[in-house]
Amino acid sequence: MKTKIVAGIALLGAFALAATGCSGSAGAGASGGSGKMITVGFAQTGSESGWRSANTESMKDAFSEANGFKLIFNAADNKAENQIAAVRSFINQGVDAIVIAPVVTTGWDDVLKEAKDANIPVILEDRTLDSSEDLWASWIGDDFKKEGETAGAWAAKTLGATPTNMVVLEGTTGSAPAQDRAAGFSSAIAGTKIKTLDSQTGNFTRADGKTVMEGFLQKYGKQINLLFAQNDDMGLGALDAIKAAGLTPGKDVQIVTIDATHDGLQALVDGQFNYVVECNPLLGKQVAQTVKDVLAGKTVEKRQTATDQAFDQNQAKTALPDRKY
Ligand code: GZL
Repeated sequence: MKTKIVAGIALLGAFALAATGCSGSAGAGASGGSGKMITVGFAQTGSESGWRSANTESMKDAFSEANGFKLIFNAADNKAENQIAAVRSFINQGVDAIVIAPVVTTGWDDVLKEAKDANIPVILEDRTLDSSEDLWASWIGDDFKKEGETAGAWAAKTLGATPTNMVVLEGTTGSAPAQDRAAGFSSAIAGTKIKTLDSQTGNFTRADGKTVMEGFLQKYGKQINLLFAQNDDMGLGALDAIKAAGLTPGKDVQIVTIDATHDGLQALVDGQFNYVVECNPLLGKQVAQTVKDVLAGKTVEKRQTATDQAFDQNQAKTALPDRKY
């Protein structure tokens, strides 16, 4: 199944993700210039959030047969061991390339070395990992630290001058977005009067976001002034808990989240969220183009970062009708 594709015609064009999607083209028809289908194993995290659904759809759209790909898709139920097993399976099947959205940053060295030994290029999409750069060809995704800084800058500007008690719903423990968003947010609120009462993972899911917020409310009650949810889904889950405690989200408890999914922006328009930072999931086209370029022997950028924006309520009202996810 391994397809050796001689370098094709040079493909020109910079990579810039527009605010609402990716630019660049996966190139229809023949795959990488050889006409043979490219077999790609894609190890996705799972289906934990609205963002993930949009990312998976974007990837499946781009890695279509019409675009010259045979896609072998695996969703790992957010378990690193499942994802590593999937990558090992792709290697054993002799795929042409492997794409990974790593659930967590650690534990990847061995299987990536096996892929390298099998001469199968690995492209990372969405999340990053800690292994040596020579074990992966390119990463396409969003700047999580900047997302955290943007969310923190809003909190600092809006609430930083008065004593403010904050709770944090963290993403998946050990994941790059959870680590980097936390780092960015805390750097942005340094020196303000925002105090973190508690911080706990909600695993990027609505269900766990609700459960953890219920615990925060039982423990701190009306002391809580601010919730930083590291993705929309945990924030949406927390809304039920906040209302059940007799508090008004967006007023008694102000809420800042990251992703900017349709439901997240709707909550912002409805006044239940106060600020939402985008993390663009529409990465498929650029990932597919990068796979073709790598297999064609072209030099590709090691890091290809998407462009993200941020929304207050008025900006969300304007943007919502045209959103693609
Ligand atoms: C971020 C992505 C995160 C989203 C969550 O790029 O990895 O995982 O913020 C998703 O919604 O579950």
